[in-house]
Amino acid sequence: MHISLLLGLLLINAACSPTEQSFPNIVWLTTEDNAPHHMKLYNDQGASMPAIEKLAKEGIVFDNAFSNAPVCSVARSTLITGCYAPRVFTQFHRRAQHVPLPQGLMPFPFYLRQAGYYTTNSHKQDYNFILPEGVWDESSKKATYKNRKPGQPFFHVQNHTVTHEGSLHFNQKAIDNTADEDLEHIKVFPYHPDTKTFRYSYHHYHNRHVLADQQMGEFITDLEEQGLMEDTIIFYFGDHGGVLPRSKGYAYESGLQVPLVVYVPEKWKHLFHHSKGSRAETFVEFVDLAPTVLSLAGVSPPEGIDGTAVLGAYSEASKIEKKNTSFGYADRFDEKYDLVRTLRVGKYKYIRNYQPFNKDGLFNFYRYKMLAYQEWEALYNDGKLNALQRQFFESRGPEGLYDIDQDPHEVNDLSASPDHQEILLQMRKQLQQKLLALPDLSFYPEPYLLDHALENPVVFGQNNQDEIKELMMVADLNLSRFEEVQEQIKQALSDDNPWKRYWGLVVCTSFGEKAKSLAPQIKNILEQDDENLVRTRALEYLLLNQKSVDHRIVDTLLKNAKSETEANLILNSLALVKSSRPQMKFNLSKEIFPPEWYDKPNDLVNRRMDHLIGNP
Ligand SMILES: [Ca+2]
Repeated sequence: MHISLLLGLLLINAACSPTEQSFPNIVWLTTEDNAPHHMKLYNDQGASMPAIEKLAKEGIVFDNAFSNAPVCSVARSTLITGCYAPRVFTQFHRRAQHVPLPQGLMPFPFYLRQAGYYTTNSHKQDYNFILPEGVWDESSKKATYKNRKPGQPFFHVQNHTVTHEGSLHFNQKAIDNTADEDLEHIKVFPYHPDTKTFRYSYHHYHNRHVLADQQMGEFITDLEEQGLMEDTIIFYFGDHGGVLPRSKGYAYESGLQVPLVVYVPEKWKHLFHHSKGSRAETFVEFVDLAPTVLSLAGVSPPEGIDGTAVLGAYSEASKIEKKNTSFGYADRFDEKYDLVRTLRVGKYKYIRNYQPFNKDGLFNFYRYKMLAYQEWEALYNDGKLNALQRQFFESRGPEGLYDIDQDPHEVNDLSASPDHQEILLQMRKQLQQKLLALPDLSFYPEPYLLDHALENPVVFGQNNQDEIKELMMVADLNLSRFEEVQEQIKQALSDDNPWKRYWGLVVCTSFGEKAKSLAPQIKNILEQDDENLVRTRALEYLLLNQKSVDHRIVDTLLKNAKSETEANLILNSLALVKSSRPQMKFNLSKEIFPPEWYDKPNDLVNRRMDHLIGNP
């Protein structure tokens, strides 16, 4: 905090009028699980939200705002810290354990509070880190800015849950009771099957947007009645992208892109680079919102965060104008593992699937509570989908490239197009450099990080930056043709470092049958390797590629699991095998794990075991 600047601003403002507030109030109105694709403000087919549209008329609509992660706890951890989750070990939804924040860094409301703000949060936190003292004056369902001292500026977060995923867990009756004519106007996205279930899901979801808008309208009316509109900057955004199938939980724009509207009071318009009533192309990521709010409040953003202020005293117009990139990450979602990193540069979206065989549609208990998911999978199994609708249930490429202007739903992959090789290689390199610079902790499996990185994840990453680079180089072997990298894969499989063997196997599974010459070496690893998770990746290769395996080894690997997280990672591979080879039977019994791993019905191991055993 620059005390001199703060005092300076105080004096300037005091000189203008002693009764006026010296700093703006800042309010965040957030809604759960909302992508711009479903709002009229961004898409003609979307829901009308008059309260937010009114704010937009007196503010700025950001056309390129992104949550960094397509799921709640990771996105919220990113938002409040200003740090990319895979650097600080908050990337797994949800945390197996809360992690400490990087040394010397606090969630940003702490700094506001130190500068004299009253900070309140109603009420969701869902952070994957240990929340230090001193961040919120109040964080609860009842939290309100109204308990501040007279004249004290405030920062308040009001979250709205009516559009949350849970609100789409309606039953079949709700669909049956709706007349077809009421759904005639609905146009489903090209990757969705056009059925009554899907149309009703859109319809219902849009109605929930209207409800959320009403609730936000009431909050704004209350601000108006208290005469606070001239002193309050209001942000509206979704806490990550949307929730219809293939959005929340998936690193497509449907899951990453958020609506972002910022209301600009006349008195504070000097803090903004865009004029009132305009649309901004500037890219804004969730990491940017912490420094942006601090900057609006005249507080210098702390060292050690990843974001850039896009508004306020500490933002630079020349930087903001050219800002056209965003970074995305998808790791574990409850019991379902993935490892996807994405980069947007202008209209191009680059996707790196580090485990391309790990298909999007892999069973995920909470996602599949939605009838649309269940129906989509059944239609796939019955062979009733077209090529675009089938993509969700099929293996992905290690890379994807999309032109979002032409193809906003990311169904036309340009990564093999000869015309796009230059941009592909450029974005590949840019993403690699980004991950190395963090460095990205996810090149180690989650259970290993819990054992070795928990004390100080950022320092662990810095100390192991060279090793992470070596692991990335192995992981990137699946970007070449098998014949070109066969020798390097062989070397990785016999390396002393278990995680190089691990990535060597992941690369083999990416190549599938093309890597069959390595099957004897992979069988050897399965039988003899010292590291249980390396053996698991060997098993995954062999089972997915129909090699003969003594199934008793499955029990051995599961029994060896030292933690629920390790067990869950092994079970993820088995779930993938089950979905790829449904005829294969595992004779699994829940007794294989300690009973406390099943204490709660929602325990991840419990969910995966039920799925594998065939319990409903
Ligand atoms: Ca959410």
